[in-house]
Amino acid sequence: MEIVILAVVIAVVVFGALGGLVVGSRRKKRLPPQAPPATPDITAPPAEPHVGDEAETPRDEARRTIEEVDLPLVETEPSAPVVEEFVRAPEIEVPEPTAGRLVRLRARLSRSQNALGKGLLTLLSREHLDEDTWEEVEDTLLTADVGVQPTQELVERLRERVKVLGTRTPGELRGLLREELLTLLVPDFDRTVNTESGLDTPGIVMVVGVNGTGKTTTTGKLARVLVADGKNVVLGAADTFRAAAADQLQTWGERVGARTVRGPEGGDPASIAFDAVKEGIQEGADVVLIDTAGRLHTKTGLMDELGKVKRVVEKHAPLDEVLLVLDATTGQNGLVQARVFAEVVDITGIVLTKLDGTAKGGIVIAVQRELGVPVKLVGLGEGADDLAPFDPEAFVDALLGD
Ligand SMILES: Nc1nc2c(ncn2[C@@H]2O[C@H](COP(=O)(O)OP(=O)(O)O)[C@@H](O)[C@H]2O)c(=O)[nH]1
Ligand SMILES: [Mg+2]
Repeated sequence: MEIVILAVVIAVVVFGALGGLVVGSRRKKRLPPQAPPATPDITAPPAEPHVGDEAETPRDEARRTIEEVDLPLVETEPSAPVVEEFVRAPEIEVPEPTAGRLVRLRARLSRSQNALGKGLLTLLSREHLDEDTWEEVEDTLLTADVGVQPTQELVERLRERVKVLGTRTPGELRGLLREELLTLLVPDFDRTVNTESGLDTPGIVMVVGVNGTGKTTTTGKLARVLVADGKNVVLGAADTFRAAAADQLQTWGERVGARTVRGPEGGDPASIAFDAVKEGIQEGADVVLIDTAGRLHTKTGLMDELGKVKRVVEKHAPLDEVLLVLDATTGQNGLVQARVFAEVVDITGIVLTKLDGTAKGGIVIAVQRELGVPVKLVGLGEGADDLAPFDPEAFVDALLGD
């Protein structure tokens, strides 16, 4: 009897439960189809530009004018003159503000540089820091073009400091590495680009470096920065070796309304530089930027040419800044070039271009060490505003990631 009652109870419970399930599932089925979430998935990483994106859409791609666009055929009024006026108006671009540029471009920097920081952090977090590991640390630094002397110094400092660390948490290691890398970058260098003369003449900046390093591009980008800061800029196209060089500079200038002083192809670079400064003075310009040729055929040839440009310009006023442009992707070769140029002219600042395309950011450390001159600007792409003031802290943070 008890068994029967128990069976009945069990049956009721089981059926009830099943019924509930069925009802539950029916209820579920009857629910209206789920609407898509109202807000997009915010955990998705933001879309970022990739290295080389700019390369796909050339900066100098011909702009389509209104005339080239198929206009809808309107048979009635001849409104053509109005359109023409539009086309003729020069299109002056408004450059991006310079503040915070390195932070904005940081993603681009860390994409190429992360390997160094991450590699070092991984090595230092190993349980046993034996000789082999330290050698790997050294190799990582050398591969990133930090240079032999700075690498040895850094490894020595790290060995000492890691020894006295009790725990070696990732946070501690990161902090330690950050401090030591920062020391190597000489954070207290004055990195101001001197564009003010202090006299009543314009500030004079000369840009030098081997062909293809990015001199003209940098001059153009710098002109934009200065124009954005409200300065009146005159450009001097003292690379007379190729006519295209002056055209290239002039195009950059036209984009922001800066005039380019140029001469005939094969003309005397010094006399163009002289004229550019003379016209800058006459116009009451704030800054004159002089782009030069970088043929490194012979050192004496280079010395003659750059030396003469400098001497001739200084008949007007002293140069306020001589920027050496180096291509970060050329590594040790860049250092050799740096040495040659430093013998020819007094370099006051270094511009390291194409940092977006190399994992060898250690060259910043090496080249400053080599010349005893600060890296003042870095190029992080071919885009018009991809030039940033060099900021050691932001740079190290990009190396080490967050
Ligand atoms: N990815 C990248 N390309 C750059 C950068 N700076 C310059 N370039 C490119 O390097 C090439 C040579 O530049 P150019 O200014 O003509 O060099 P110059 O011969 O020294 O005047 C051009 O294609 C530039 O667009 C940079 O920071 N990043
Ligand atoms: Mg050039």
